[in-house]
Amino acid sequence: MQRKYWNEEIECIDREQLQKLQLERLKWSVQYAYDNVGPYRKQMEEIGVEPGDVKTLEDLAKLPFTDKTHLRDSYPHGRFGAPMKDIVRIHASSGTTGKSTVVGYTRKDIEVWSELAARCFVAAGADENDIVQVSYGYGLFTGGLGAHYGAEHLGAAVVPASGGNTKKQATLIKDFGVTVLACTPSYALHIAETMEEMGIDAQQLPLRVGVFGAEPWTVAMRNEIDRRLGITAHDIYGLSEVMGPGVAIDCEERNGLHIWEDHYIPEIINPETGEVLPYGQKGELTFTSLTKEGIPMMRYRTHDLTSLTIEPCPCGRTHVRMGKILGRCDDMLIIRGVNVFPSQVESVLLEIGALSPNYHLIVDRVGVMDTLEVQVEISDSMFSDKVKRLEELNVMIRKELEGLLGVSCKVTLVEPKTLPRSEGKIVRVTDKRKLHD
Ligand code: DLL
Repeated sequence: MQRKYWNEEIECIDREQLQKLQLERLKWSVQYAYDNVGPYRKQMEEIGVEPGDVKTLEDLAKLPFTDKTHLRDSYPHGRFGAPMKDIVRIHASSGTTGKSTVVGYTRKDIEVWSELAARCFVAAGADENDIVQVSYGYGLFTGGLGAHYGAEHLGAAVVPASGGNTKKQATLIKDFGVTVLACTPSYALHIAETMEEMGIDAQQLPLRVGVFGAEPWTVAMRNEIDRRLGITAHDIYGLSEVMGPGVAIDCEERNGLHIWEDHYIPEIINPETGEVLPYGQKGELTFTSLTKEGIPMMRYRTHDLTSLTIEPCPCGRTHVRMGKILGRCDDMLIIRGVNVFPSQVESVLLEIGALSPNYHLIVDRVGVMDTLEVQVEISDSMFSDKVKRLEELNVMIRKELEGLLGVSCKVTLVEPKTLPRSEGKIVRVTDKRKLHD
C-alpha cells in the first residue's frame, strides 16, 4: 500500500503540542544564534533585546530581521553558527546581483534536510518503490543534492541526472522506468517537449509524479505539465538561506504547501513596514529556523509573496499551508505605476488555448513612458494558420492581458520553439529600463 506520511506523528501533530515544541526550540535557537553568530548578537544588542525576552511565540516579533544583505556583508562565513570542523557541506546561491550568499550545514542539518525532503516526496505521492530522477542542477545550487538526499533517505532509487542534455534526460526516463521527476517546472516542460520531438509518448510511461519548484509557476502551468507528461505535479518550495528544497510542499489536495513547522516558523509581514500580518493576508514570507546549527536564521526575509492558512487540511497534516508563491517583491515589475507579476501574464496566456506555455516579457522606456512587450510562442498547430487568424489571436491576447494587468502592452507572436528554453530556473523578463538608468 502507498505510504501516506513519512513521519505521521509529527506531520499530523496536534497544533497545541506543535506550538509547545516550537517555543522550546525557538528559545534554544535564539540563544544559539546570540551565542555563536557575532553579527546577529550585535543586531540584537542594537535594539536592546536579549534571548531571555523570548517567552512566547508572539515574542518572535521583537527580534530583528535578517536579509540577504546581512549575509553578503558577512561573506563568506561570518554568519555561520558552527565551527568549520562541524560543517560538512557548503552551498551558495548566486542571485542576480552582487556577491553570492554562502550557507553551511552540520551533519545534523543534513539529516534534518533529508528528513524534510523525504516528507515532501511522500506528500507528493512517492515511496521507497519509486525511481526518482533528480534533474535539478547538482553543485552549489541546493536543488540537486537536496532532492537527492531526500529521495535516498526515503529509500527510493535515485537517478542523479542533474540538469542539461535534455534528450538524455528523456531517454533515461523512458529506459529506466522513472516514476518521479524532480526539476524546475520550466525544465519539466522542456523535457516534455523534447520527448514529443523524440516520439516518446509520456502517457505510456510509468512516470506519474512531478516534484517541481525553485521558481514561480501558476496552476495553469501545472495543469499543462500534468497533461503533457501524464503525471500529477507537486509544488516544492525552499531556499538556500533557510535550507534548500523541502521547506514546504503541497500534499494530494494540491491546495497550498505545508511548511514543516517543527523546524521553521513562517511569518507574513508587510514588506514596507515589517509589521506581522494575520493568517490569510498576502505579504512577504519570513522564516525563523528552530534547529539549524550551520547557519541559524532569524526572521529571514525571503522577498517571496504569499499568504498562510491554518485551516485544517483534509490530508491530515496539521502544519500551516502557504499559497503558491505569487512572485518575489523584487520580481514585481512596476510599469507606468502599475504592479505586474510575470505569473499574471502566464495565467492569461495558458487560459487561451493555441499557445505554447513559453513567453517572455520585455520592459523598456521610450522617453518617459514605460513599455511592455509580451512575446508569446504560438503552438505548432497555429503556425500554419492564415495571417488573419493570427492577427485576431494577437488582438485577443492583448485585450485579455490589458484587462487583467491594467496596463497597455504590445503582443508579439513568435514561431514555435524560438524562445529560449531553460534547464534550471527560467528568466522570464528582460528589463531594458535598467540600461537607461
Ligand atoms: O531554489 C531551492 C529549491 C530547489 C527549491 C529545488 C525547490 C526546488 P534558491 O536558489 O536559494 O533555492 O532560490 C530560492 O527560489 O526565494 C523563491 O523565490 C524561489 N522558489 C523556490 N521554490 C519555489 C516555488 C532554491 N516552489 C528562491 N515556487 C525562493 C516559487 C520558488 N518560487
